[in-house]
Amino acid sequence: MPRIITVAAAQLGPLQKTDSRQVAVERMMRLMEHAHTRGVELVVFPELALTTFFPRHYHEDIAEADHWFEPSMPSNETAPLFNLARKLGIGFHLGYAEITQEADDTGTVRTRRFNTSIVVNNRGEIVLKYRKIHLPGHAEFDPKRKVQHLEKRYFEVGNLGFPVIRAPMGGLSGLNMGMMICNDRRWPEAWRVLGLQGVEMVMLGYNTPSINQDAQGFEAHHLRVFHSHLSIQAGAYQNSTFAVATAKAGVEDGCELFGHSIIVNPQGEIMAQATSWDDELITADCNLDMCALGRTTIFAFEKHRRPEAYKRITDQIGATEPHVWARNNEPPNHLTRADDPRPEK
Ligand code: CDT
Repeated sequence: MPRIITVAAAQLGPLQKTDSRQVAVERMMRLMEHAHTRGVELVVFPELALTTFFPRHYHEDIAEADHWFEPSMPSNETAPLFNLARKLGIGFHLGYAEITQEADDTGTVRTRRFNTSIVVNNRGEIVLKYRKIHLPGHAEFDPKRKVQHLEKRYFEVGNLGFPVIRAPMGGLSGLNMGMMICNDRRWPEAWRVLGLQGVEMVMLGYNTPSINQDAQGFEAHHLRVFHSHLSIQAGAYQNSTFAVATAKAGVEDGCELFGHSIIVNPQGEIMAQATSWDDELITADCNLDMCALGRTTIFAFEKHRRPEAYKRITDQIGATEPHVWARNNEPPNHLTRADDPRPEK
């Protein structure tokens, strides 16, 4: 019996600063009902799906931004979405801003804020939580930018790692599920950590401005979309997994976010793609048996990975300058013995 699950990316159009949580939840419920009519078993909503992408708005006092955050999940406002999922027997993924009273590394209980996503099963139970690790942007007001991107101000780096859980989903008795959030998709290390846990379905949401304000020169619009797809397709292929990547899209508070949500198979092929920049549902039937090809051949990790040569990945953050070649020098020997993959002479 093939293991097949029907999934959807439920792309959201823009949410304005004045839109309440109820507005967002109502729209998500309509998409979930639509998904049900198409036989969908798992719906993926975007990053920070309940509000406008508020990190574009500066508050000197961070606590003034707390109204964008959820102190509980489900909350009064999101309970109808959980109830509908239970009624329709659908699982879902949801991104939101989380505020919590939690001990930090020193054991001090304090207010903590994370960019968070959850997977909820068809009984309305949260089966997995993830807190965004790669936070882009900046922490202080940047007068040079037309639009701020203050994720480093409002969120702490996630402290849950990149977890994968095997849990029943749809008609499957077990599906290996993992998450990343927006900017994480651009980092191969994040995909590999999920791949090393046998992930079969990566869910991710994103809010990506069409214009790169950090670029010194010109960056073409179409390349912004290309780089998003490139990252997701490569991550899925190199880790033999399906991926559902869902945008919040359109013009929010005067700022353009691109759409182009996609569902990708373990060969790195796009199975479905959104064509609007508004609320839109795309679906795909995912045969999990497709994950076997990559993981038993070219990406059979246990046969072919060489972690002894990858030490830099965890020992080092920024890039260092390479050794400079000079004629008559010994061949480059800048590897330390520990991460030198060459056999001993
Ligand atoms: N939300 C998010 O992570 N967006 C980033 C754009 C950052 S531009 C400062 C992304 O990688 O899509």
